[in-house]
Amino acid sequence: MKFFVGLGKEGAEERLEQSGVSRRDFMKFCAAVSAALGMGPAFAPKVAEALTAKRRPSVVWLHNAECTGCTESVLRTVNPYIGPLILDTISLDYQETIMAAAGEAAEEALHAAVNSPEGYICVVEGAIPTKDDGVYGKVAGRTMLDICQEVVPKAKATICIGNCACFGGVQAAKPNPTGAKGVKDALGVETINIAGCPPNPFNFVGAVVMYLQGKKIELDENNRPVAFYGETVHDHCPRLKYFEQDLYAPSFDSEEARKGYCLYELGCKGPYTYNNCPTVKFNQTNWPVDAGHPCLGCSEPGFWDEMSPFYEQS
Ligand code: FSX
Ligand code: SF4
Ligand code: F3S
Repeated sequence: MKFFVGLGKEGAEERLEQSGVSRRDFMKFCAAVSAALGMGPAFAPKVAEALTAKRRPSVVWLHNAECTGCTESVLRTVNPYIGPLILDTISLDYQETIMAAAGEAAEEALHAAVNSPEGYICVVEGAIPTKDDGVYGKVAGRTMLDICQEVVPKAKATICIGNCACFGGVQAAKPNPTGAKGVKDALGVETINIAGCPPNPFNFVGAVVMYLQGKKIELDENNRPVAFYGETVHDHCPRLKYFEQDLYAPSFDSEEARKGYCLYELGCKGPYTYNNCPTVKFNQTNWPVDAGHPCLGCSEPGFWDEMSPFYEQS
């Protein structure tokens, strides 16, 4: 079953062009994904090859307790629009936010994808409420816990998109009344964690590319791909030169802040937050610290409680 327009032609490039992605834009995008993967421009054709392979993997994308910012960040990415690109690369057979089907038709789509002999990749967005048998989060009359228990363990691979699915996120903040947990914790399964609140969509696409290439994805102790989460935000921060000279902005409206001094005294968690924001940037344009805001540590386990208070030096 297909939910998206513009998927009629067989060739991947034609499909992309129909969706408004030119070959030039596509190759630019592949070069950016290569860079996010820590590879040079020579790797871009390999990325293109993986993304335009004839057999498109079936993907079931589950939503749990979250704000849907992860889906939004994928859909709102421009130059080129990742939305059409990723939707054309994978066969997104179930995604509650953007699928046209509703009600029973949607449930049938989920059932068909999960029981297909070809198998599927599961993308999970959001934490799973586990308290009182998961009664605090339901879709179509079933608890999110029940749906995830059925769908996730049978998947060929599970990619958690966002801090909530990886580690519980804001839902798991004290007092965590719904017993919200990340997927690995709630179900005891291994996951590929694309952390961040929201994560950079390039890290998500990069993980999909590595999976499509059949590469072993090296993960850190929090199941995050080392390619994207191997270094701290601080390691590549343009304000590092000020940190090293002990030059800190004392307030957001200070002259020092205007000069670009380090935001550590304003609560920046960059020194112990693993993510590639300074090098990959959002929409290849900007990221929190360059926009004058401290890093909140959104890609770490324990974000929210362990990273707050956000605006105090820790
Ligand atoms: Fe969580 Fe994603 Fe933060 Fe929101 O859905 S990682 S609250 S940006 O969107 O799950
Ligand atoms: Fe490190 Fe944050 Fe200062 Fe950048 S602003 S140098 S990440 S402490
Ligand atoms: Fe998150 Fe810090 Fe990057 S708050 S988006 S990891 S700069």
